[in-house]
Amino acid sequence: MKIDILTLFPDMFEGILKESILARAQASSKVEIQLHNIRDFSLDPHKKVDDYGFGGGAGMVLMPQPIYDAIEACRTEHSKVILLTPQGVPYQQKHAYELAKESHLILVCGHYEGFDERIRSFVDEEISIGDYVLTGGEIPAMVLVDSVTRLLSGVIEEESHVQDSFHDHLLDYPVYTKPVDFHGMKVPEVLLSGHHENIRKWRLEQQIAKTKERRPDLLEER
Ligand code: 4G0
Repeated sequence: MKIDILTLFPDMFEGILKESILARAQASSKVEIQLHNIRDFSLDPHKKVDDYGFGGGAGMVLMPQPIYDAIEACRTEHSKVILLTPQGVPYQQKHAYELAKESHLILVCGHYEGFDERIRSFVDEEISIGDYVLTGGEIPAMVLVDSVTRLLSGVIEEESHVQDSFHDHLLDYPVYTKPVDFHGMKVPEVLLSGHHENIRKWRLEQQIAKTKERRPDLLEER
């Protein structure tokens, strides 16, 4: 998969992309991630990318031209262009599975009070990572890159994402490692029993109980 990220702050991505699973996925060519500075596409002599909104109101608005030209510079016939905004479709694990089937994503990160409305006609999807406002779309873009990359074939063990929370609309079961007794808190006996059928049943019970308690909305969907 190819992912192009259009942003005014490409340096914000450096740390995330250089570490751990995302670094390994790039090194093994499971994903190719390219950062583009929207400012490089400004035609203004001072590289301006924003201006006051018509009609008044607080804050600056991103002009359509630099974003349009940046998108068109990256776009191919197979590209899916995604805008990260608080007004987008609320992002869920099911969207990560869908995006992981694409061959080319273009992620557009906005800033300030938002984009000129006409940008919306050049994009395929608008996604929000949750009901809160951030200073820019960079963190939401990182959330998409991370959640999609880990689902690409060969990036992590296939069976680990079949077990993910949300895969089956249930939260994860509790897991334990050594020691068997930590400050008097013991690992549940069933996990030490070697009885695989009992372990499977116990885990499902735990998942259902925890989901009922914390996320009854997920059980509803199920
Ligand atoms: C566009 C996404 C971009 C419009 C982006 C803000 C939160 C999210 C931005 C705005 C973002 C999210 C109208 C404030 C940049 N904040 N929840 N900030 N407005 O996914």
